[in-house]
Amino acid sequence: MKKSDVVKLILKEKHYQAPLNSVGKSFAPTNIALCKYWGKRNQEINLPVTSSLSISLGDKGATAEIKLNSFQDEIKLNGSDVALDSSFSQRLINYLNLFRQPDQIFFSINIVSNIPIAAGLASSACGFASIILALNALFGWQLLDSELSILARLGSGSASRSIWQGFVEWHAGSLEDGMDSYAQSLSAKWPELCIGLLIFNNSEKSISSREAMQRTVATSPLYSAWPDKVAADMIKLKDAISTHDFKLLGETAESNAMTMHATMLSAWPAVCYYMPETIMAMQKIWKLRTQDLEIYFTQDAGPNLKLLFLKKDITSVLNEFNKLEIIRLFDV
Ligand code: 2P0
Repeated sequence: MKKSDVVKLILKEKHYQAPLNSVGKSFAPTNIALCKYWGKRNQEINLPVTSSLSISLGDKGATAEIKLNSFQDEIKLNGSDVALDSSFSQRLINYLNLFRQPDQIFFSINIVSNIPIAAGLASSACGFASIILALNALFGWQLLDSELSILARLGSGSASRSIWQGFVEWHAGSLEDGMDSYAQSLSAKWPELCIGLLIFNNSEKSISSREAMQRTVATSPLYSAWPDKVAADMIKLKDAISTHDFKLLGETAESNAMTMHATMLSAWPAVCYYMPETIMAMQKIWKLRTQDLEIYFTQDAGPNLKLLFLKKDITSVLNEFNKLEIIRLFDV
């Protein structure tokens, strides 16, 4: 199954529809997984081995603005032209190729992001989600949320979850064409819940999460334990979210991230995203918990940590981590 086959299954005759509007513009939030997506059962169309569960970061994300262009594609990032032969543009062009019409239309696209690209903050997630939402607006396709999620997934797996705010579950699905592998909002609110970004390094990572994931599945002897760990954690997280059990949420998210990194450390060559600052912050968090400050962390494919805590503890948490960027997750 190719990406273009999935697009055909979803767009059908809409594929040949002229744009309804002169411009399509849309925002998508980035998301942080509390139960991680780590490993694919299909590399081509980004089908995951397991389900995953995330929380979207409110107004942190990307806005894509897309128009048709006359002679060639034009790609801008935060208003500046990006060379078409760069790896950033090539990945975008490959994605846009899926949606071109037989008469070979070109796109002009500007992506404005307010998060650091490639800092382990899932920039590809909000990038591809904002692009598919903007294309949907430009062409007037009126696709279902599940269809938008599937099409976003073709750009980047975690983009399937960035179609919504709040808590989001991405169902692994079992079909070969992935038509049952899409994300859905859990429609639960938790106004007291806070996330803080503890950024140690904003630069491009040495190994992409895509490659790290592939290497882990192929070589880690611990990877076989991962699907069972995810199945147990998904149940605990949904329970924690529905009962607002913060201890259960924090412990489960932290343990899930540590287990994911254990599978990477046991890959060969090992994948290690830790920086000394990462470990020092973890140890500080563990110590603070013994002093009754309820604070947990999660970590993605990068050295930065995302802290989980409750609104009542904002002042204490900021006293300990004064560079923390606090994200408001829910409108209250
Ligand atoms: C996640 N990550 O669930 C996990 C945890 C990183 C660590 O999803 O190859 O950029 O584009 O499907 O979505 C990052 O992987 O990978 C990711 P592709 P993606 O957030």
